This record gives sequence, structure tokens and C-alpha cells, in this order.
Amino acid sequence: MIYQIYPRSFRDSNGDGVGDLLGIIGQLDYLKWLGVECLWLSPFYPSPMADFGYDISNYCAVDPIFGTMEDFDHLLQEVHTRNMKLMVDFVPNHSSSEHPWFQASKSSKADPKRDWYIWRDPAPDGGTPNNWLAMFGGSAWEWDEQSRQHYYHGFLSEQPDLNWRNPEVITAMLDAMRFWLDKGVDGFRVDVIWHLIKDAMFRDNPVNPDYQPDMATYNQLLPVFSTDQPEVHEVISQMRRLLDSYGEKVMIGEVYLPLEKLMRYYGLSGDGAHMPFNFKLLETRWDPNAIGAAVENYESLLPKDGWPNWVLGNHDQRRIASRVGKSQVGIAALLLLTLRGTPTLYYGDEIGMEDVQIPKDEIRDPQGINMPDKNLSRDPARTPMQWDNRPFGGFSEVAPWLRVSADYEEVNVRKQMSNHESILSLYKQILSIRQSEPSLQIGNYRTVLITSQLLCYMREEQGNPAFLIILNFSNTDARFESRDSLAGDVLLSSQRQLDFAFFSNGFSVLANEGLIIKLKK
Ligand code: TEU
Repeated sequence: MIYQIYPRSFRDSNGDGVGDLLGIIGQLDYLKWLGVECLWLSPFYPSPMADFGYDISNYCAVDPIFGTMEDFDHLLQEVHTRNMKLMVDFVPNHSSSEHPWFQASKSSKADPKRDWYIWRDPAPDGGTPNNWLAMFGGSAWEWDEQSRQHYYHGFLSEQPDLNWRNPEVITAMLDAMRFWLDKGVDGFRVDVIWHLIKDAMFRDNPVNPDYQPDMATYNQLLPVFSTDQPEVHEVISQMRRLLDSYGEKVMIGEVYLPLEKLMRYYGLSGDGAHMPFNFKLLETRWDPNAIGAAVENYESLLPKDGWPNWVLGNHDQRRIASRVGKSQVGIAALLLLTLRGTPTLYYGDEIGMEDVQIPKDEIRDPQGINMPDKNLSRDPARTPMQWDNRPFGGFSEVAPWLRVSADYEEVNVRKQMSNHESILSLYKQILSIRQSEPSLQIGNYRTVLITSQLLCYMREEQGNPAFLIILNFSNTDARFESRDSLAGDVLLSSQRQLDFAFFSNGFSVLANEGLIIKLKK
């Protein structure tokens, strides 16, 4: 199980209102207690913070706001001491515009680093080189008056895209990976990996016929020529070869693509990522038919020997508790942790943190600020972790960079730790069962029953007890009936104390109830 930490918002140890590496170290025992096996840290590198760390000005250092390199070394050691792994975020598609490489590149057309970024002459009519759009609004081309060319930025203009067709760029970026591998990190989550290579001819993107006005302006076009180019797999292979030379390391690519295209990012013969993130559940309607179909579809498209993974939240998306509602957070926990594959849990989801409404004048996310009428700010899912009932939820001694949820006195780690019926206790219990049962770790997935209320599936690993998972997506009671004869013990219910209750073919399921049943052989 991977746990994503957004360092700004996890724990502030030095009273500046921003989370930091020492703050994370202080909570490692909590993460170990919960059952976390691997941490992924969102960027903590030097950055002007135009995109809160996804605009990096030095790939091989720590931003002072998060601490020092000694703090990082200490963190890595403390993670390893507890037998956990540490993955760091790698942002190879773009640097900050304040990175010395870009400063050099921008200084003149003749600079040796000019070609490290993507510079183009204006169109014959004086306009932008083509119609490509930036993810965070407006054209993806920024005019530089001094050198009289445009540079390409898939995100903010403060995030110029590196030119991955230039071998020197590849060498420099692999060196940055090597820097962290030499320190002993266990792998990378690679930011927007499907963006790395752009069409060599810079052809215009076609219009998206399904564009709706509430969507980000980026979606007016289909990014056919600006992303997911066949040559991208060559550069990903180079990253993978470097990783493999360090032994057992992992590379997870961030890829938002339809599943058919996503699967190409599995590099099973060592020529790509170990896994592309599977974001399918983030966009699937919360009902048993839709979820069941999405799981089946993903399983069926997976390449042979491809290992699945599941995501219900991250720092770019709505909080799962807000999306499905408080009564369904237990079902979300069970689904994430009992499907076949590696789950990634976003910090705070384990206590059911919700999206926090941020008043307009407090919005920090550039995606929200640049498209104010579209409700696209990602701040609501990035608020400070709620540790206890002290002011600011025990996150910090001072007012944090982003406001803390008003519900922190009720929704916090300390309170939920001592309550056996809390969502936190549920996460811990599921993880502990999962970690001791081969069928739940590596067993096959098989749908058993889907009704308008229930999604029921089996996890089976030869030679081990099979598990039946029953999830009630509705807020009314339901009845599970099996055609096969089944018998076993209920190991866990999300709604009641039922431990080791006897289970047989017919079973009454409570509203919003999820069950883990260990079947008799
Ligand atoms: O996100 C890539 C990405 O596609 C996002 O823009 C996402 O689709 C959108 O924000 C949904 O609201 C990665 C990082 O996860 C994100 O935080 C960065 O802002 C972005 O890349 C640029 O590095």
C-alpha cells in the first residue's frame, strides 16, 4: 500500500505554517501503525512554488521551506528503519522558469542550452506557433520579446517544458534520478509522463467535439499531437534501465489516458514504468454496476503479468469522502484495499477528510486562480492534515498556508485512533487483514454478484482460504444470496461488531455495509 504525502500539508514542525520533512519524520510511527508500506512524497525540491513544487528550480536539493538535505537523509533512514519504502516525485516534463537551465536557454538563441527547451518562431501571421493549449488555461506558447521566439509550456508559463528530444536533456535528467537513487530512494512517481515527447512537426491539435463550458479550457482541443507520442516510450525505457541497474526499484507513471492507451505504459519487459497510475475509479459513477464494470474492464485490458493498481484520491482531485458522501467512506476503503493490485491512499482519506471550501480571496492553486469561473481549484483537497483537536488541527502552531477544515475537532487522527468504530480504525483493520492473507494480497479477482445495491467479488489464491467481499453501495439494507454453497467467517464489517460471525449462502447486509468474509475451503 502506498501512502501519498503532500509535504506542505502533512505536519509543520517549525511553526511557519507549511509542512516539512521533520514533520513527516515525527509521524512515521503513526504511518507504520496504520499499516503503510511505502510513502510517496509530492515534490519537496527548491521551487518558486508557482505550482506548489511541481515547478522545480533545482532537481537535486531540498527547498528550505521543507528543511535541509540532512533532514531528507534522516527521513529516508527513519523510513527504512521501520521497514517501509520511500518513493519521491520526479517532474521531468518541465522545470521552473527560474531553473538556471531555462535562464540560460532564454538568454539568447545562441546559448548552448537554447535547445534544452522548446522554442519556436511565431506563425507566418505573427501568432503562436500552433494552437496547443496549456493545462492551466490559455495558450501553451509564451512569447519572449528579447529573443523573439515562443517557448512551449504544457502547464503554467512558469513551467517551461524541457525538450526530451535533446540527448543532453536526457542525460541531465537521468543524472537527477541517479542522485536520488544513490541516496537510496526506492522509486519514483513520474509526473505527467505521457507529456514528455511532443509531435516533431508541431501539428495543430483537433477540436474536441465533446467540450463543455464547465471544463478546463485545455479540453477545447484533443491533445493528439502534444501528448502520448509513440517516441515517449523510448525515453521512459531509458529511465527504467537506470532504475533496474539499482536493483529492486519502482517507477509509477502519472498517466491520464483512456485505459486502452494507458496499458501501453506498462513496461513489462523492462521498457517502461512498472505501473501507470490507474485513475479509472476517480471518474466512475459510484454505483455497483459502474464500478463492477470498470474493474472488469481494467482487469481484462491489463497486459499479461501486468500488476493492477487503484487510486481514489490525490492532490489534484476531489476528496473521496466528498465525492461519495460520509456514509460511503467505509465502502470506499474496502474497495480500495481489497481489489487486486496496489492501492494508493491519499493523506487524510484514512480519517475521511473532506474537500474544504476555500473563500475566493484565499485560493492558492493556479488552476483555480487562472480559470476563476470554472471551480477548478485543487485547494479543497490539499488542506492541512487533521491530527488532533488543538488549534489548526495540531498541524501547526500558527495559521497554516491553507485553512484547516472546520470539522477538525471531530475529524482527527487522535480521536479516531481511540474509537474502534472510526474510519481510521477501519482502514487499519482492513490493512492488517490484507497483510496476513495471500488471497487478498495476490489472489485472483472474480465478480460474484452485482445488483443495484451490491458489488460482491471473490479473491482467491491457490492453497489459501478465499475471500468474499460484499459492498453495499446503497443506504438501504440488502440481501446477499449465492447460488453456490458458501460458508465462512465474517472477519470484518464496516457497520457493526460482527467479528467471526458465521456466514452462509444467504446473508442480510446493512445499509452502507461492507464485509470481508473468509471462506472455508
Ligand atoms: O498533474 C497532471 C495533470 O494532468 C493535472 O493537471 C490534473 O489533470 C488536473 O490538475 C486535475 O485537476 C500533475 C501534478 O499531479 C499536478 O499537481 C501538477 O500541477 C501538474 O502535473 C504539473 O506538474
